Amino acid sequence: MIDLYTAPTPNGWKVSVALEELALPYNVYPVDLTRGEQKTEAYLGLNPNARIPTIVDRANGDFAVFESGAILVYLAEQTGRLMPADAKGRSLVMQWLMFQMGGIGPMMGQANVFYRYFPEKIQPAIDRYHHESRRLFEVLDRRLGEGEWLAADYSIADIANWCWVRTYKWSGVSIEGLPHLRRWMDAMKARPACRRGVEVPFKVESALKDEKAARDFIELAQRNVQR
Ligand SMILES: N[C@@H](CCC(=O)N[C@@H](CS)C(=O)NCC(=O)O)C(=O)O
Repeated sequence: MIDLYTAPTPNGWKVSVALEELALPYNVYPVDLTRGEQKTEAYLGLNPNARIPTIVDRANGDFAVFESGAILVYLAEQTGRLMPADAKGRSLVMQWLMFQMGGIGPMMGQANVFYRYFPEKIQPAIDRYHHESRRLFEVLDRRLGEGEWLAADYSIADIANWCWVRTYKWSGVSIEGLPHLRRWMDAMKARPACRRGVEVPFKVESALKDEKAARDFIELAQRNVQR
């Protein structure tokens, strides 16, 4: 049994989607980021970075894993699924997983900060993160023009990238003119496990459709970016 500490954000969804795909039983512990629950001493004992997600593997001596990419690799290795074991196949998955961890996630995250949350509108910073996110989307599009999935088969790399890319409207990054990316996003959304995973720890309306949720979220994010 896995304990999952999470919140309704892209990094959290990566893990709940993977757990759903693997059909592993798990307990969900929602972490209320608005109340700073990620900064309590108890939580820091599991995740020294004070962020979600975190898992604790009860079946493996209560082993705690933080960093969403490391959690995905751990789950794939424990189950022997969503990542091949041979060196080249594994490397291909790791390449596209690291592409998300070091590129898509940080760039879209910073686009959100400067486009949505920062009190001052600093246009060069907004442009920088919008352009870089769009460039990374084009890299994904080209790759997905060569095959159905990012690596040889459906893998944790697809899960990691999709959980971020699906929030492109909130980041203000266009997917216009990227047909392969669109096809892949539709294929991901058609997977029942993906649809269930993005409703963990609870279903949230897109902040773009729910003004109050958007205001609350922006207020929290503004407090965070100022610290
Ligand atoms: N590199 C980390 C990033 C985790 C992260 O930034 N999580 C955000 C939610 S998506 C968070 O916990 N934010 C709370 C805060 O900033 O205090 C990972 O991939 O696990």
